[in-house]
Amino acid sequence: MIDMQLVFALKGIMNQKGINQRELADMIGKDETVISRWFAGKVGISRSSVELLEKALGEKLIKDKQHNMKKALITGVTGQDGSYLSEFLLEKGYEVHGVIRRNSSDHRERISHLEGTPHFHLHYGHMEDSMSLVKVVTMVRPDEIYNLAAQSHVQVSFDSPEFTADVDATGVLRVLEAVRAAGLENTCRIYQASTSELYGKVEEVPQNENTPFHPYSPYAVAKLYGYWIIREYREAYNMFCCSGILFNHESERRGETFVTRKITLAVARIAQGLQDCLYLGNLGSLRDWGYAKDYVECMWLILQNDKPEDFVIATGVQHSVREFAYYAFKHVGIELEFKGKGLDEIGVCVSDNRHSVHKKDTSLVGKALIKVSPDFYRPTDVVNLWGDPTKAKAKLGWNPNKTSFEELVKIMVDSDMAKVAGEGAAAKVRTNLAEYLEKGIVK
Ligand code: NAP
Ligand code: F7E
Repeated sequence: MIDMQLVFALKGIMNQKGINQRELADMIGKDETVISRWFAGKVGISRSSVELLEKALGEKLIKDKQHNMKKALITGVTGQDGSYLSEFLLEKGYEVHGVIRRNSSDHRERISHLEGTPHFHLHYGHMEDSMSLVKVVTMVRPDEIYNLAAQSHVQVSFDSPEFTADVDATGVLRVLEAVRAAGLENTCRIYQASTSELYGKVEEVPQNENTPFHPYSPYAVAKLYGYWIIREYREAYNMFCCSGILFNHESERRGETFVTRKITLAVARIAQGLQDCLYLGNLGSLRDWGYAKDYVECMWLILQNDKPEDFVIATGVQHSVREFAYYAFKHVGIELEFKGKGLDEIGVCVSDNRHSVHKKDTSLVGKALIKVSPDFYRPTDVVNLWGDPTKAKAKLGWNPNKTSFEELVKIMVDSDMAKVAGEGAAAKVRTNLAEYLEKGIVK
């Protein structure tokens, strides 16, 4: 019998102690290929080998506690939500398994601080590849799956609609089928990352669980399939699967091309004299923005509910893109006034009280710091999202207003101010180093 628990425990200890496969082989006097075969799940680890390993490593491979640990599998673990959810579940005492994509270059910065910590394990898998999902679900045998992986950018879904459908629609079906193939349909609970984009060309405000859907992008249409296939499997096979209909949630880990992060990064760069102007699309678009760190708790609460149900997760507070930009600039001491309409609208600086460290010789007063570009307009845009979290509050006891809009803006701007300043300092060190090398000052 191949016990992957043992393999995960062994890998965790090796990571912790910084021991590689070859070194481990030397420590226990075995060939490295034996260890490779354990790791690939091709052969089990015998009782005598376990004893040998425990003696060499000075650690118990399976601790009593581990037998009772709940196992969660997260697709999209490298994303904004995946990283916060991993932290949250580890804190709750879960064994967390994340699915990552194989890429030619790694971009795992959101979870790099978790790699190598006990009870956190990564596996390769792709939403387009059912075999990879069957393999990982069968091997991990999770108690809970959080299906967060998606092509999550609405504008990109107009450029890559087929890929978006494959990952965001059929991908959900593949996860459900993987659970059935592993024989876990009666034990494994599944959370599906659904979205307020389902309301699209909205038919009522605010939106709740009973509001009709009207998807308005290839992304939303794909996510609507995900929503319905989850409901179908719940009814057809009695599976515990639920959708969280999440409204926009942001953070300092948000991807840089989503509007909030694009704004906070630009604010930091403009405040530090590294950028002149920020180009945006529809400034009048309205969103219900929450803090991602608060929202992952709700994903977990949905799966701890007595019965499988879908929930709207939102703050119940709405702001425009223009307002987000206004508050972000204000936080660094730059006051904006918006003038004009449509493509001619500009955000002009009317007072410049930046911290002196960032203040350059020239004041920004009178400069247009925001301009509109048609490049960021969408063929069809969702312009009035406003969620009603009453059900989540009442049934899950979730607090939708833990972090206010103003606090969210502040968290994101402060983080980007530090990031940009840090990059500036690092760039200066690199420039100096290049100069020193050229002059032969350092060898
Ligand atoms: P995100 O930062 O864009 O992360 C998406 C994740 O999915 C990344 O880990 C990405 O991996 C992975 N992924 C993409 N395509 C994949 C594929 N073909 N196979 C395997 N993994 C793949 O998104 P997020 O903001 O954390 O959102 C998480 C989920 O919630 C998504 O499903 C999104 O659609 C949904 N959602 C988000 C919001 C929001 O406001 N954030 C609101 C409602 C719903 P790489 O790192 O390799 O790219
Ligand atoms: O756009 C407008 C844009 O790209 C918000 C995803 O997480 O939330 C996200 O989708 C609004 C739109 O997010 C720019 O037209 C103006 O009306 O930040 P966004 P999104 O499209 O709401 C939902 C809930 C998800 O499920 C998605 O996965 O802002 N906007 N100017 C702009 N948007 C962008 N990106 N860039 C601009 O320059």
